[in-house]
Amino acid sequence: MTTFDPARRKLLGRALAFGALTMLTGCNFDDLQHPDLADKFLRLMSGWNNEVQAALFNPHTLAPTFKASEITRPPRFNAFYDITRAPQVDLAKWRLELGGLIGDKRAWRIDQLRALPQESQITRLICVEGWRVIGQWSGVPLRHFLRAVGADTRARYVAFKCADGYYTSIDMESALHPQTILALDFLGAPLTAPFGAPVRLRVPTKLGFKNPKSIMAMEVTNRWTGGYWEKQGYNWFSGS
Ligand SMILES: Nc1nc2c(c(=O)[nH]1)N[C@H]1C(S)=C(S)[C@@H](COP(=O)(O)O)O[C@H]1N2
Ligand SMILES: [Mo]
Repeated sequence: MTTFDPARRKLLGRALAFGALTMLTGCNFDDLQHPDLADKFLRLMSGWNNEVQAALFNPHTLAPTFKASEITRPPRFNAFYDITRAPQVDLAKWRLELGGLIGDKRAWRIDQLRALPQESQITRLICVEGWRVIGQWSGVPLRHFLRAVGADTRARYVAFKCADGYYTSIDMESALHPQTILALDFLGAPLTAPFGAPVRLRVPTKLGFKNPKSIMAMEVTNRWTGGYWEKQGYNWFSGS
Protein backbone atom coordinates (compact mmCIF):
# COMPACT_ATOMS: atom_id res chain seq x y z
CA MET A 1 0.00 0.00 0.00
CA THR A 2 1.64 3.22 -1.06
CA THR A 3 -1.05 5.87 -0.74
CA PHE A 4 -3.57 6.41 2.02
CA ASP A 5 -6.51 8.74 1.89
CA PRO A 6 -8.26 9.55 5.16
CA ALA A 7 -11.21 7.23 4.43
CA ARG A 8 -8.83 4.33 3.85
CA ARG A 9 -6.88 5.20 6.98
CA LYS A 10 -10.09 5.18 9.04
CA LEU A 11 -11.16 1.85 7.61
CA LEU A 12 -7.73 0.39 8.28
CA GLY A 13 -7.99 1.58 11.87
CA ARG A 14 -11.31 -0.21 12.20
CA ALA A 15 -9.89 -3.31 10.52
CA LEU A 16 -6.99 -3.41 12.96
CA ALA A 17 -9.27 -2.89 15.95
CA PHE A 18 -11.56 -5.64 14.71
CA GLY A 19 -8.57 -7.90 14.13
CA ALA A 20 -7.47 -7.38 17.73
CA LEU A 21 -11.01 -8.18 18.91
CA THR A 22 -11.14 -11.43 16.97
CA MET A 23 -7.72 -12.35 18.32
CA LEU A 24 -9.10 -11.95 21.82
CA THR A 25 -12.36 -13.77 21.20
CA GLY A 26 -11.08 -16.19 18.59
CA CYS A 27 -8.66 -18.15 20.75
CA ASN A 28 -11.25 -20.73 21.78
CA PHE A 29 -12.79 -21.31 18.36
CA ASP A 30 -11.69 -24.94 18.26
CA ASP A 31 -13.57 -25.97 21.35
CA LEU A 32 -16.58 -23.70 20.89
CA GLN A 33 -19.69 -25.67 21.76
CA HIS A 34 -21.58 -24.29 18.77
CA PRO A 35 -19.43 -24.87 15.70
CA ASP A 36 -22.21 -23.67 13.39
CA LEU A 37 -22.28 -20.36 15.25
CA ALA A 38 -18.53 -20.03 14.95
CA ASP A 39 -18.89 -20.82 11.26
CA LYS A 40 -21.57 -18.17 10.82
CA PHE A 41 -19.42 -15.64 12.63
CA LEU A 42 -16.42 -16.42 10.43
CA ARG A 43 -18.55 -16.10 7.31
CA LEU A 44 -19.90 -12.78 8.51
CA MET A 45 -16.35 -11.58 9.16
CA SER A 46 -15.22 -12.76 5.77
CA GLY A 47 -18.06 -10.90 4.04
CA TRP A 48 -17.22 -7.78 5.99
CA ASN A 49 -13.59 -8.39 5.12
CA ASN A 50 -14.39 -8.33 1.36
CA GLU A 51 -15.76 -4.81 1.79
CA VAL A 52 -12.78 -3.62 3.83
CA GLN A 53 -10.25 -5.14 1.45
CA ALA A 54 -12.01 -3.64 -1.57
CA ALA A 55 -11.97 -0.23 0.11
CA LEU A 56 -8.32 -0.56 1.10
CA PHE A 57 -7.29 -1.93 -2.25
CA ASN A 58 -5.81 0.85 -4.32
CA PRO A 59 -6.50 -0.06 -7.95
CA HIS A 60 -3.22 1.56 -8.95
CA THR A 61 -0.99 -0.27 -6.49
CA LEU A 62 1.27 -2.71 -8.31
CA ALA A 63 2.26 -6.13 -7.03
CA PRO A 64 6.04 -6.50 -6.67
CA THR A 65 8.00 -7.67 -9.71
CA PHE A 66 11.24 -9.63 -9.66
CA LYS A 67 14.42 -10.29 -11.60
CA ALA A 68 14.79 -13.28 -13.94
CA SER A 69 17.42 -14.67 -11.56
CA GLU A 70 14.77 -14.84 -8.81
CA ILE A 71 12.43 -17.18 -10.70
CA THR A 72 11.66 -20.35 -8.71
CA ARG A 73 12.87 -23.48 -10.47
CA PRO A 74 11.24 -25.86 -10.86
CA PRO A 75 7.81 -24.20 -10.50
CA ARG A 76 5.45 -25.58 -7.90
CA PHE A 77 2.14 -27.19 -8.90
CA ASN A 78 -1.04 -26.90 -6.92
CA ALA A 79 -4.65 -27.88 -7.53
CA PHE A 80 -7.39 -29.68 -5.63
CA TYR A 81 -5.98 -32.95 -7.08
CA ASP A 82 -2.63 -34.57 -7.86
CA ILE A 83 -0.48 -33.31 -10.78
CA THR A 84 -1.01 -36.56 -12.74
CA ARG A 85 -4.76 -35.79 -12.93
CA ALA A 86 -4.44 -32.34 -14.51
CA PRO A 87 -6.96 -31.89 -17.35
CA GLN A 88 -5.65 -32.33 -20.91
CA VAL A 89 -7.31 -29.74 -23.09
CA ASP A 90 -7.52 -30.37 -26.85
CA LEU A 91 -6.19 -27.10 -28.30
CA ALA A 92 -7.86 -27.59 -31.67
CA LYS A 93 -11.29 -27.91 -30.07
CA TRP A 94 -10.73 -25.48 -27.20
CA ARG A 95 -12.65 -22.20 -27.23
CA LEU A 96 -12.84 -19.48 -24.62
CA GLU A 97 -16.62 -19.17 -24.13
CA LEU A 98 -17.91 -15.73 -23.21
CA GLY A 99 -21.08 -14.91 -21.32
CA GLY A 100 -22.96 -12.25 -19.41
CA LEU A 101 -22.54 -8.51 -19.92
CA ILE A 102 -20.36 -8.70 -23.03
CA GLY A 103 -21.17 -7.04 -26.34
CA ASP A 104 -19.55 -9.62 -28.63
CA LYS A 105 -19.98 -13.08 -27.09
CA ARG A 106 -18.31 -15.01 -29.92
CA ALA A 107 -15.96 -17.65 -28.51
CA TRP A 108 -12.18 -17.18 -28.95
CA ARG A 109 -9.65 -19.64 -30.37
CA ILE A 110 -6.12 -19.73 -28.99
CA ASP A 111 -4.55 -18.24 -32.14
CA GLN A 112 -6.91 -15.27 -31.89
CA LEU A 113 -5.77 -14.66 -28.32
CA ARG A 114 -2.14 -14.94 -29.43
CA ALA A 115 -2.77 -12.31 -32.13
CA LEU A 116 -3.54 -9.70 -29.43
CA PRO A 117 -0.67 -7.67 -27.92
CA GLN A 118 1.04 -9.69 -25.16
CA GLU A 119 2.65 -8.50 -21.96
CA SER A 120 5.14 -10.29 -19.74
CA GLN A 121 5.55 -10.19 -15.96
CA ILE A 122 7.83 -11.76 -13.35
CA THR A 123 5.63 -11.89 -10.30
CA ARG A 124 4.99 -13.96 -7.19
CA LEU A 125 2.22 -16.46 -6.65
CA ILE A 126 1.29 -16.89 -3.00
CA CYS A 127 -0.74 -19.93 -1.94
CA VAL A 128 -2.81 -19.87 1.26
CA GLU A 129 -1.14 -23.16 2.15
CA GLY A 130 1.90 -21.08 3.06
CA TRP A 131 4.28 -21.19 0.13
CA ARG A 132 5.18 -18.78 -2.64
CA VAL A 133 6.87 -19.03 -6.02
CA ILE A 134 8.17 -16.47 -8.50
CA GLY A 135 7.42 -17.11 -12.16
CA GLN A 136 7.33 -15.44 -15.52
CA TRP A 137 3.97 -15.36 -17.21
CA SER A 138 2.97 -13.63 -20.45
CA GLY A 139 -0.32 -13.07 -22.14
CA VAL A 140 -3.12 -10.64 -22.86
CA PRO A 141 -3.89 -7.99 -20.24
CA LEU A 142 -7.45 -8.78 -19.14
CA ARG A 143 -8.46 -5.12 -19.38
CA HIS A 144 -7.50 -5.09 -23.08
CA PHE A 145 -9.45 -8.28 -23.68
CA LEU A 146 -12.50 -6.96 -21.85
CA ARG A 147 -12.40 -3.85 -24.01
CA ALA A 148 -11.93 -5.90 -27.21
CA VAL A 149 -15.10 -7.92 -26.55
CA GLY A 150 -17.15 -4.93 -25.43
CA ALA A 151 -17.55 -5.99 -21.80
CA ASP A 152 -19.57 -3.77 -19.47
CA THR A 153 -16.76 -2.73 -17.12
CA ARG A 154 -19.27 -1.16 -14.74
CA ALA A 155 -20.35 -4.71 -13.82
CA ARG A 156 -19.20 -6.00 -10.44
CA TYR A 157 -17.52 -9.33 -11.25
CA VAL A 158 -15.63 -11.35 -13.82
CA ALA A 159 -16.22 -15.07 -13.24
CA PHE A 160 -14.21 -18.02 -14.62
CA LYS A 161 -14.96 -21.71 -15.20
CA CYS A 162 -12.15 -24.22 -15.73
CA ALA A 163 -11.64 -27.55 -17.51
CA ASP A 164 -11.34 -29.39 -14.16
CA GLY A 165 -14.55 -27.97 -12.69
CA TYR A 166 -12.70 -25.33 -10.71
CA TYR A 167 -14.28 -21.88 -10.68
CA THR A 168 -13.69 -18.49 -9.15
CA SER A 169 -14.54 -14.83 -9.67
CA ILE A 170 -12.85 -11.48 -9.11
CA ASP A 171 -14.01 -7.91 -8.61
CA MET A 172 -14.01 -5.67 -11.70
CA GLU A 173 -11.34 -3.35 -10.25
CA SER A 174 -8.94 -6.26 -10.00
CA ALA A 175 -9.94 -7.45 -13.48
CA LEU A 176 -8.95 -4.04 -14.86
CA HIS A 177 -5.69 -3.91 -12.88
CA PRO A 178 -2.72 -3.43 -15.26
CA GLN A 179 -0.98 -6.59 -14.00
CA THR A 180 -4.00 -8.88 -14.40
CA ILE A 181 -3.41 -10.98 -17.51
CA LEU A 182 -4.87 -13.92 -19.36
CA ALA A 183 -1.60 -15.84 -19.37
CA LEU A 184 -0.75 -18.09 -22.32
CA ASP A 185 2.96 -18.63 -21.70
CA PHE A 186 5.20 -19.57 -18.81
CA LEU A 187 8.95 -18.86 -19.14
CA GLY A 188 8.39 -17.95 -22.79
CA ALA A 189 6.75 -21.26 -23.79
CA PRO A 190 3.05 -22.22 -23.96
CA LEU A 191 1.62 -23.21 -20.58
CA THR A 192 1.74 -26.94 -19.92
CA ALA A 193 -1.39 -28.83 -18.84
CA PRO A 194 -0.76 -28.87 -15.07
CA PHE A 195 0.09 -25.18 -15.05
CA GLY A 196 -3.08 -24.07 -16.76
CA ALA A 197 -2.93 -24.73 -20.53
CA PRO A 198 -4.10 -23.20 -22.69
CA VAL A 199 -5.04 -20.07 -20.70
CA ARG A 200 -4.93 -19.18 -17.03
CA LEU A 201 -5.55 -15.99 -15.12
CA ARG A 202 -2.59 -14.29 -13.47
CA VAL A 203 -3.67 -11.75 -10.91
CA PRO A 204 -0.54 -11.07 -8.84
CA THR A 205 -2.44 -8.77 -6.47
CA LYS A 206 -4.42 -11.80 -5.22
CA LEU A 207 -3.72 -15.17 -3.61
CA GLY A 208 -3.01 -18.26 -5.73
CA PHE A 209 -6.53 -19.67 -5.64
CA LYS A 210 -7.80 -16.50 -7.39
CA ASN A 211 -5.65 -17.51 -10.43
CA PRO A 212 -7.84 -20.04 -12.29
CA LYS A 213 -6.02 -22.42 -14.66
CA SER A 214 -7.27 -24.05 -17.90
CA ILE A 215 -10.06 -21.53 -18.33
CA MET A 216 -13.02 -22.64 -20.47
CA ALA A 217 -15.49 -19.82 -19.89
CA MET A 218 -15.58 -16.25 -18.70
CA GLU A 219 -18.62 -14.27 -17.62
CA VAL A 220 -19.05 -10.58 -16.81
CA THR A 221 -21.80 -10.29 -14.26
CA ASN A 222 -23.40 -8.49 -11.34
CA ARG A 223 -24.46 -11.85 -9.91
CA TRP A 224 -22.42 -13.31 -7.05
CA THR A 225 -20.91 -16.64 -8.17
CA GLY A 226 -18.20 -17.13 -5.51
CA GLY A 227 -15.65 -19.87 -6.12
CA TYR A 228 -14.46 -23.40 -5.35
CA TRP A 229 -12.31 -22.57 -2.32
CA GLU A 230 -14.40 -19.54 -1.40
CA LYS A 231 -17.36 -21.90 -0.95
CA GLN A 232 -15.27 -23.82 1.57
CA GLY A 233 -14.65 -20.70 3.59
CA TYR A 234 -11.67 -18.95 2.05
CA ASN A 235 -12.11 -15.21 1.84
CA TRP A 236 -13.39 -14.17 -1.59
CA PHE A 237 -11.40 -10.95 -2.07
CA SER A 238 -8.06 -12.47 -0.94
CA GLY A 239 -5.68 -9.66 -1.84
CA SER A 240 -2.05 -10.56 -1.39
N1 LIG B 1 -8.33 -24.92 -12.69
C1 LIG B 1 -7.74 -24.77 -11.49
N2 LIG B 1 -7.11 -23.60 -11.26
C2 LIG B 1 -6.48 -23.42 -10.06
C3 LIG B 1 -6.51 -24.42 -9.06
C4 LIG B 1 -7.19 -25.64 -9.35
O1 LIG B 1 -7.28 -26.57 -8.53
N3 LIG B 1 -7.78 -25.77 -10.59
N4 LIG B 1 -5.85 -24.21 -7.86
C5 LIG B 1 -5.53 -22.81 -7.49
C6 LIG B 1 -4.55 -22.71 -6.42
S1 LIG B 1 -5.08 -23.09 -4.84
C7 LIG B 1 -3.26 -22.27 -6.63
S2 LIG B 1 -2.19 -21.97 -5.34
C8 LIG B 1 -2.74 -22.03 -8.00
C9 LIG B 1 -1.49 -22.83 -8.24
O2 LIG B 1 -0.96 -22.53 -9.50
P1 LIG B 1 0.34 -23.30 -10.00
O3 LIG B 1 0.02 -24.75 -10.14
O4 LIG B 1 0.73 -22.64 -11.28
O5 LIG B 1 1.40 -23.08 -8.92
O6 LIG B 1 -3.71 -22.35 -8.98
C10 LIG B 1 -5.03 -22.00 -8.68
N5 LIG B 1 -5.85 -22.24 -9.86
MO1 LIG C 1 -3.49 -22.24 -3.44
